[in-house]
Amino acid sequence: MSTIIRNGTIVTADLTYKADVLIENGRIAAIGDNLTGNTELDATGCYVMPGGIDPHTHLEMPFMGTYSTDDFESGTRSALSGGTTMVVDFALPSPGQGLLDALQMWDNKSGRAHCDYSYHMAVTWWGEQVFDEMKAVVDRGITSFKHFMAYKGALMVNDDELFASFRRVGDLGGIAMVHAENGDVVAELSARLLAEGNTGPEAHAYSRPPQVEGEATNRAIMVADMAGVPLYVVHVSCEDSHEAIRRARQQGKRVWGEPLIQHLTLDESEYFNADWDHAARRVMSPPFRNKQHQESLWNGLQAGSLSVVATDHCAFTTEQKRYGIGDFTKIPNGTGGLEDRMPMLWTEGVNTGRLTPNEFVAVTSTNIAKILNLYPKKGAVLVGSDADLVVWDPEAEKTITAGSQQSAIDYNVFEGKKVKGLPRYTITRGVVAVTEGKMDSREGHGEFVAREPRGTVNRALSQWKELTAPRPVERSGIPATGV
Ligand code: DUC
Ligand code: ZN
Ligand code: ZN
Ligand code: ZN
Repeated sequence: MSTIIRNGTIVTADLTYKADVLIENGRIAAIGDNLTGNTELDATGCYVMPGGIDPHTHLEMPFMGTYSTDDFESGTRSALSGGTTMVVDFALPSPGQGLLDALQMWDNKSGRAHCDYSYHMAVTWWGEQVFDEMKAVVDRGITSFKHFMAYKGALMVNDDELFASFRRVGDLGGIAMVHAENGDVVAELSARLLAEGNTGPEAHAYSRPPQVEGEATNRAIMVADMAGVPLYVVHVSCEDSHEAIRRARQQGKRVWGEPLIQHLTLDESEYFNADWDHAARRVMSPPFRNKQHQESLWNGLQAGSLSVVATDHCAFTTEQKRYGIGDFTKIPNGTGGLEDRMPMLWTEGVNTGRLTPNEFVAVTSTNIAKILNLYPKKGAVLVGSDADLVVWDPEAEKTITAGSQQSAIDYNVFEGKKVKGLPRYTITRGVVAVTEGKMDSREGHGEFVAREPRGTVNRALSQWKELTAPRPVERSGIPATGV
């Protein structure tokens, strides 16, 4: 069984050229002219690109007293519908729960996936068991470890735990990830706002100003530097954290920043002059920011100081959001976006001239494939790569609406947005899952993708380590020993 993608223009992170693509056994078997196969897909007028990779999803995650509503079934179906062919979800142990135990829970859920997936492991508490199991987790092909610097009293780890875990991740050759917000300050501001009678969803934004993110991002970067571990900062929403990442990268540190499509295209006005439901549906952490912060994120994608556009897809129904009526701290944090990330980024990024099509591929697929050591199995159009592809029609248009989405929730934060640029076909390991919006994907088709450790250290630290290698100290009058 073979498939030809005919008459398209291949667009990768660094090349644009006309060629046909032959798919056999779920992989790209040949790229060129005059290829033949059993079935043909017409890509006339379209770009043939690596399928999107969304490295930040929370599917069926126990969180804030409930579970996020999109699971591996509806979540990965949403992904494919929008041109994303792989997701990386966070396996999340509750504090005190073993990592392998949490992994088992995630394995029990992910069997329903329509597209390939991997996991990051969250470190939500610290102890000997966590230290020990981290090695087993890496041996299972999970090499990225996420830490929450917020959600005090729940998922948050303190600096001593952060440092210990970062060192362990570094020693195992993995990468550390952070949700960077100062959880102590957020808790303090939230309590004050509530005490002053600010109970509505807009108070969520006031409780998490850009400074809490900038401070935590900078702290995480410094701790990662001292621990010698590469660092990936999720959901960078503002100039304050972008600035810290920019500086770190300029200093030669291995630090990456990930803005979300939501923060790039929606702003804080969504919380103000809006009814309760509208605002609460958009409560996520970090919250939406003002236009200047948004501009900073776009600039970062253009300049390369920010590397990846993700979604943090964590979808709750209106009914779930209403758990927080009377107390904004009880509104489940999270928004959807899996289905809309690629069309929204194309519309707001490529159609506006802010990003080239090649840059679009880089930030939706190839960069994260390299960071997570998935490349060139994923994130590439190369002979031997998985045939995870999207045939992208830059002229196709639609208006986003909850009524026709794959997601299981009852609204869409992008409701009413007109997008231009949509998948004509989405192909997951050689199987056509979407044809012009029509779903033909299969539950359970998705496979777990194991990853090898990158084994890279944070370069600035490797220099620092040499400078501070244990050596006898000569103090005045006291001869050093052991020289
Ligand atoms: N932020 C959210 O909005 N939801 C899930 C977790 C997170 O960090
Ligand atoms: Zn987060
Ligand atoms: Zn600001
Ligand atoms: Zn998240």
